[in-house]
Amino acid sequence: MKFSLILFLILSCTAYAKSIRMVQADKVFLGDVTDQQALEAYEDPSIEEKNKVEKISAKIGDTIEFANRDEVNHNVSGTFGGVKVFDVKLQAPGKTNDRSVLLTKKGEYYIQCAIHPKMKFKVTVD
Ligand SMILES: [Cu+2]
Repeated sequence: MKFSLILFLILSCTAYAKSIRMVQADKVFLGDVTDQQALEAYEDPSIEEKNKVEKISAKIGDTIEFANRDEVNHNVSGTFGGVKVFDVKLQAPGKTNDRSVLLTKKGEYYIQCAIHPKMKFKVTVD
């Protein structure tokens, strides 16, 4: 009985946790755009305008994955309460980070590229 309850809780958490895909293109963070849209963002500013992300909401247990569809390297890291909590390390064009970043705390994460300080967004986790 206890076991089924635990199993149920694990399965429900897994079912509700979402994976958030952030695409780096033209030195901004775009929401869940396709690789084709990321390519077109260079010549079509409306794609960037429509999909540019500066803040998002998430839940504890959600993960974020960073895809570099830009023409230059990026290095995304995140802080929580002023403390660095993850660093994706240098990501070459065409690369997606190997490990998704798990959001484990309730509050605000600030995510930024070390190379391009204007590339940043906030994640509010509740
Ligand atoms: Cu960058």
